[in-house]
Amino acid sequence: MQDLLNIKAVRDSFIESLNNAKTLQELDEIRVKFTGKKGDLTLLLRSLGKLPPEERKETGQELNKLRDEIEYSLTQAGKKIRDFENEKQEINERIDVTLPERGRLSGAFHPVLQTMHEIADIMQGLGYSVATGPEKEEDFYNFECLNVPSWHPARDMQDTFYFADGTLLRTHTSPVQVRAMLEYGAPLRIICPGKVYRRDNDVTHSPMFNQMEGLLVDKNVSFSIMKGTMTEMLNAFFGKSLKSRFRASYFPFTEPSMELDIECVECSGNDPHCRVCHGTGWLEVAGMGMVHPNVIRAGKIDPDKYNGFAFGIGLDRMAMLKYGIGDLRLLFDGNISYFLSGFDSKEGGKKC
Ligand code: 2NL
Repeated sequence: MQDLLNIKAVRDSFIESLNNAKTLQELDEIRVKFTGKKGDLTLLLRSLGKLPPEERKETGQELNKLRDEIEYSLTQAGKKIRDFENEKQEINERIDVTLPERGRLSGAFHPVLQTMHEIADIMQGLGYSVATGPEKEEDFYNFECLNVPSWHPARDMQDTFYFADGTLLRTHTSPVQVRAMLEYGAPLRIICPGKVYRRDNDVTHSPMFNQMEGLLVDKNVSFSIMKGTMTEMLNAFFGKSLKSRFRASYFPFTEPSMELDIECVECSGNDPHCRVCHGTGWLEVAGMGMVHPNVIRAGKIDPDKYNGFAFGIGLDRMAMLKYGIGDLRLLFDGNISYFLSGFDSKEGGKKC
């Protein structure tokens, strides 16, 4: 009888411990406390032999029942705790696919490179190929072949970066066009985008800037082909039909030479205080002309059979006009926040 009471006490104690257990570790401690080597149940089982033989059978059966119950309960409780832990983890790690994205910074082309691509695309549509060449040039390709006279100020140390060996940083991309004439001959349709260098550094001039020149050489190239090509290119670039005017000009490498003005893309001539055209209503955007026979000849093409036209435009200025960038220096410093956040409305900026 005494032993059966003990069994009940052990069982009650087990049930209470089990009800309080919250972790797998606590369950393990309970398992040791009751069924370990010196566990409460183990001790009771060991003491079976000391009972009078007539009590052993019944007590033994009771103890076995309790052992089965303890093992079963512990297994069940373990399962419950593991299920609960798994569910907790699942809830913690659950991903809400309906949440809006956090947003991310995306890369973008520099506005000048973007502009270069846009104009190149337009010109490729008109059958022109892109040609490139060295930025460190020889006097021969940069000046001599281009009919630039020895007295011309561009040849001065004041205006051109020279190396000690007499080579120079190209002052325009024209030398690429000379090289192309020498390599491919006529007919030829090319554009030459790239960096050019001049000894200039103020608010509206950088010692390095980006230019795109174009050259068409063929038979019977007319002045109107040049005018049509230039207006087509600029209308496509700015995305609208702009008023334009050609003014007589002078370049050593073309004859006759012209400069092209377009209507102000900011105010169309309606704002006497416009920060872009300064109230003139016009913007100078390109220089061009019929290629001088001396330059055709320097390209080893017969000027009696072929003629052509050439143009030059400043890509930095084009980018500023199209994207509303008010200060040239913004194109050359490393601070990209101006371009990431959109342009300052005070400066009349537009997003690239
Ligand atoms: C300007 C003026 C110009 C050219 C560039 C050229 C090239 C060859 C032959 C003849 Cl190979 N001409 N280039 C012609 C006229 C003007 O650029 O104001 N650029 C920003």
